[in-house]
Amino acid sequence: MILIKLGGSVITDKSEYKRFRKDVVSRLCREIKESGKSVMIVHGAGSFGHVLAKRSELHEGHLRNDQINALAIVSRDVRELNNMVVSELIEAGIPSVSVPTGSCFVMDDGKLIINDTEVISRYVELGIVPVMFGDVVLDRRKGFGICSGDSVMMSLADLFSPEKAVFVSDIDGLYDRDPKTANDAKFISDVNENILSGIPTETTVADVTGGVRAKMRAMLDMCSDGRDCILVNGTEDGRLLSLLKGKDVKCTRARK
Ligand code: IP8
Repeated sequence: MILIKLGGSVITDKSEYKRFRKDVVSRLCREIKESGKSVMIVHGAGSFGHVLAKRSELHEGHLRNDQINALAIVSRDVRELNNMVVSELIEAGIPSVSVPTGSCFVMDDGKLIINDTEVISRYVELGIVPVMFGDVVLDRRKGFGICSGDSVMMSLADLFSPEKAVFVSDIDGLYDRDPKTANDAKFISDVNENILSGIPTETTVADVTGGVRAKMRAMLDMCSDGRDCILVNGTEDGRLLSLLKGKDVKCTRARK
């Protein structure tokens, strides 16, 4: 089984509140179908989650009562996004079902707790792909918090031991600087702890869950038992399909 995260930057236009990239998602779902691989899917929140979550500091836990309405709105918005992703998967011929992270699981001080995997496992046994996502999740200590799709990926990787974990983003992989602002940014096809520690932290991302660096951190944690963890550009036609088929494509691999 291959665990795939469709990143918020590829499935939404992050510059505009709730702008879904239907064409891109539709193509990615067809690529997944054509690969013939068995998959589990997670997706990010993009502009359906981060803008309002950041404004209301939902990632800091329950601080004020005016956060409660924001919690409800962000939860609604990411479910709206999830429904659209599930619809595109079904259209592509992949029977899928929504498993909302915040409705099925809780966190403990920011860590997602999935004690009971029965629902997910039973869907998989039936040949149905469970689709989880970055969400507002109740937290035993902080009241609530934001659980990123990357944390969901880490929990699912621990529980289901996928052969590969693939993070689909809107960039080719990791650069030593932000390629959107630095023309001479150097591409890094293999990342390890040393290389990552030399890369500057982004300060400009409107992202409550940390951007590319946090993703690389999660990838390095997930590849500890020899699993392949890969970041690939989903805005390029056919690149995800080639990767899933085991071809050599431009991407960044995390290595211990
Ligand atoms: O886009 C964030 O998930 P991510 C979830 O995977 C929310 O980091 C609600 C902002």
